[in-house]
Amino acid sequence: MSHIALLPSSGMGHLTPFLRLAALLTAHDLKITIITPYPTLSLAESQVLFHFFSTFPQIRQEKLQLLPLDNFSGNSKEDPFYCHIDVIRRSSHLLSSLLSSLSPPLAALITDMSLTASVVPITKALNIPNYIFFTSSAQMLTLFISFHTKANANLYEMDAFQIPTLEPIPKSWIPPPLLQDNDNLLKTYITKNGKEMTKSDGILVNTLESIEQESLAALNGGKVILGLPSVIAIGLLPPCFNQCESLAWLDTQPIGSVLYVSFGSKTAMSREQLKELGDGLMRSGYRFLWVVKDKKVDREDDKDLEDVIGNELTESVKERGLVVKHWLNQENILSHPAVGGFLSHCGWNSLTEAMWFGVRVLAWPQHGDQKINASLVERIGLGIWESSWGWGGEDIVKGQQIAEKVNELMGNELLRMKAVSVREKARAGMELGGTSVKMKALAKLIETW
Ligand code: BUP
Repeated sequence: MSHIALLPSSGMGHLTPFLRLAALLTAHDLKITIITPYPTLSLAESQVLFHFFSTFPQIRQEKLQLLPLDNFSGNSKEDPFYCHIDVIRRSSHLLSSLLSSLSPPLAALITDMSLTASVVPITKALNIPNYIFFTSSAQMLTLFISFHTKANANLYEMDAFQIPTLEPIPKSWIPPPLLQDNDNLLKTYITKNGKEMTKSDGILVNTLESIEQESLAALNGGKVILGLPSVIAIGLLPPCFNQCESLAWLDTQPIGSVLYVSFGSKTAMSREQLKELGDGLMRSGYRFLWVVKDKKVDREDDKDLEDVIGNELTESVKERGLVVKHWLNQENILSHPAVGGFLSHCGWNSLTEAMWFGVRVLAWPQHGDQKINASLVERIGLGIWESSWGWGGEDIVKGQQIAEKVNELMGNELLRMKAVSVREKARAGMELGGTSVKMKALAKLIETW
C-alpha cells in the first residue's frame, strides 16, 4: 500500500481543502498521513483538526512542531496568518527527519503552495515526489506563478496584468500588497513560491475544467510559464464530514428565504462597516443568518456581540435575522433548504461550497485573491458582484447600497436556477469510480503513486 503524506499550511482556507483531499484519498488503497504544523494560529483550525481525526481514525496525524511565533512575527503590520506561514517556512528544516522517519517510506508528499520554496529542496534531497496543492482558483494560479517574472516592473503603472492568450487581469483585482514598492510577506511569498513551482512534480487545483478551461489550458500549454509540471484540476472537492450542531432557527424558516452572510475565517470588518451592513440587511427586508467577526485571529475575539454591533442593532436584527459571533459549520448552512443566497467575501473555499450546494452569491471581496474569485462568480452565472465596492477597509459601503444589492440577488429567480445548474456541473461524475475528467486525472495520479 503506497504511503502519501499531506502538508497543509496556516488558516482554514488552506486547511479545509487538504482535509477534503485526504478524505477523498481514503477511498483508495493508500495509507494517508497529514503533517499538521503545531500549534495552529486559530482555534477553529485546532478544533476542526480534532474533529477530523476522530472522524477518520485511519488517517494518521504527525505534528510539525513550530519554532516560537514571537521570534518571527516582528512586523505587526503584517497579516498574522502570513506571519504564521513564515514561521512554518522557518521551521521546515525539521521536516527532513520527520519525512524520512515515516513508515512505509513515502510515495509522494502533497505540499501547500505557500511552502513550495522551502519544502521542494527537502523532498528533492530525499528523493520524494512532491506535488503542490494550490488552494485557490486556476486563474489565481496564473498570476501566482508568473508574478516573479514582473518583479522588476513597476506594476503600479500598469493597467492590467497580461498573460499571453488570457484576458488581462485588471490592476484593481490584484491584491494591493503586490502593487506596493516595499517588500511585504505576501509579495515575498508569491514571488518565491511561484518561481519554485516549476521544480515540483505536479500542481493540484481544487477547480473544474468546465469553469476554468482557459486558465488550465494556458497553464498546461506553456503559455503562462515554460517548464511547468502538469496542472491537474481535481475539484470540486466535496465536503467530507459534518460537525453536528443545532440549526434550530434555520429549521423554522421558509425554503430559500434566508441570506447567509459571512466573510470567512480571517476578515474582521471595521465597526463602522458592520453597522452599515446590519442596517443594509434590515433595510433589505430579507431574513438573514449573519456570522460576525471582530478580530482576524479568533483566539483574540473576546467581545460580546452587543459590544461589536451595539445594543440597538443587536435588538433590531432579532426581528428578521439570527446574528452569531461563533463558528458554525458552513457546509451545514449552505446545504440547508432555508438558505437561498450567500453574501460572501469570495474566499475560494466558500465559493466552491456555494457551487457545490448551488447557492447564488452576492460577491463582496475583501482582500487577497477574492476579486479574481468574484469575477468568476459573475462569469459562470453563480451570482452578482458590485465591483465598484472597494477592498475591505477602503471606502465604507452604505446600508442603502447593500440593501439594493441584497434585493437584486434574492429577488432574482433566474440566478437561483443558474446556481442550481452550477451545482449539477460541480457534482457531475464525482461518484466513486466516476468517469469524469477530474476523477480520471486523480485516478491517474494515484496510479503513478
Ligand atoms: Br467564518 C467560517 N464556518 O463560521 P475561505 C468559515 N468556515 O465552516 P478564508 C466555516 O472555513 P482564505 C465559519 O466553509 C470555508 O471552508 C468555510 O475558507 C469554513 O476563506 C473555510 O472561504 C474558509 O477560503 O480563507 O477563511 O478567508 O483567505 O485563505 O481563502
